[in-house]
Amino acid sequence: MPVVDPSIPTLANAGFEDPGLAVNDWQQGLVNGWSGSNAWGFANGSGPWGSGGHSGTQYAYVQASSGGPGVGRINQTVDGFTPGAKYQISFWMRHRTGGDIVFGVDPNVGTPMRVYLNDVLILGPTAVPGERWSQYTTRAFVATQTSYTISFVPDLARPGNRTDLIDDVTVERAVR
Ligand SMILES: [Ca+2]
Repeated sequence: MPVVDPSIPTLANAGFEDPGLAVNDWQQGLVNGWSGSNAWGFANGSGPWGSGGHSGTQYAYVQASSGGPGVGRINQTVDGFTPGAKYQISFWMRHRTGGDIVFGVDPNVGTPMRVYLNDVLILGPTAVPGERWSQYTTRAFVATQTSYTISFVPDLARPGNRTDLIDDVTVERAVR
């Protein structure tokens, strides 16, 4: 029987605007509300990583690298799910579009993305994201607990540094 009036969890810093960075700056990790591993972080504007946020000016980056740091990952543990209610996760994604003059490592390619809910795959691998922000939605799931960790893990299917950008992650009630 459907749950009447379930709560809709809100992610912390879902648009990656906090803390504010200088225009065209970027920072490994230290994004309020998020955790991660290897090459992940956030950026502002059209510097080395991309050409601006989907909302605001900032966005996350997460990289899969066949050398060096390996596969990045970005996570947030979200509270406030109503057990028995059906949800889905939506977010905006594009591939890296900024230049990397210093390192000159094929920066402008993306890679398929996987999204996990407590390490259960709920989306992907997606197609390689395009050059424009597009909205993605995971498959629906019925909550059985009040807290879940949502993780974004880029695919290491091909050699090189491949980076996807993420913005505006939301939890929605699934309509079917
Ligand atoms: Ca943003």
